[in-house]
Amino acid sequence: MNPGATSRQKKSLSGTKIRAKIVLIGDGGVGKTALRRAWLGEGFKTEYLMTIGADFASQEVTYYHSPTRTAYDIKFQVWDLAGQPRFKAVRDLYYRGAVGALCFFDITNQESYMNLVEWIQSYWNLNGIGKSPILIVGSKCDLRDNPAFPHQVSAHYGKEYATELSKLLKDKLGFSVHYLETSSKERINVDKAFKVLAGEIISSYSFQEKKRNDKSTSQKKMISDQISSR
Ligand SMILES: Nc1nc2c(ncn2[C@@H]2O[C@H](COP(=O)(O)OP(=O)(O)OP(=O)(O)O)[C@@H](O)[C@H]2O)c(=O)[nH]1
Ligand SMILES: [Mg+2]
Repeated sequence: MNPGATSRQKKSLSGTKIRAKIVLIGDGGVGKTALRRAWLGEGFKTEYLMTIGADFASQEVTYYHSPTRTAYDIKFQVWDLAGQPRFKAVRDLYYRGAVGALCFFDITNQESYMNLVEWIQSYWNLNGIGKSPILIVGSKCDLRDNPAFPHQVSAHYGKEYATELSKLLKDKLGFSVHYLETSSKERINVDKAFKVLAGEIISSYSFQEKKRNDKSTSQKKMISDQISSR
């Protein structure tokens, strides 16, 4: 399958149709595949079967974007990437053209939180677009405060990281970064993760469109000023 770029926008009767390639990233075993399966209604598996290279899924999400009062039908093309280090070379090919990413760490695994920054950098460096919307996902929240997993990452860290990134990105690029805790086992925030990312992808589109329109309006004004001053 071609992992290349794809994101298109066209109007339909029901709403504006968007095709959005996104990637699921994060360390091996953090629960990317489990979330993808839960989102598709394929249930939850206790055993760990690592992803080899990448898996693909596609599903449509309807989203109402209140700032622009527009309904969107977003066809997500989801690349669920292998997180184990041995797949790095092949994995890197799949970032290209992705307009969003769900960036996972496992709340019971502090190392997976520490590695998040590297995952996000790779995504932004290799997608061919630069800094585009991401959602930080703290996975396996059904294990929160479970004494069998004493070394947890508190929600505070996830929120703080998202807030810091938002401060850098919101004014320049028109989208925010959110933090969401999910459980694929108990189906907590599974659909919400895709909806929140959808919202920020649309905010980013609208922001760029507005910037393009503002630029062309100011260019037109400059030309008409020059003509009238002759
Ligand atoms: N308790 C609990 N376990 C989970 C949850 N999500 C995933 N797991 C378990 O975590 C393990 C790894 O899940 P995967 O979804 O395969 O992890 P992955 O991120 O796709 O891993 P790679 O494909 O190697 O990158 C499996 O044993 C899952 O059952 C969750 O929400 N709660
Ligand atoms: Mg996987």
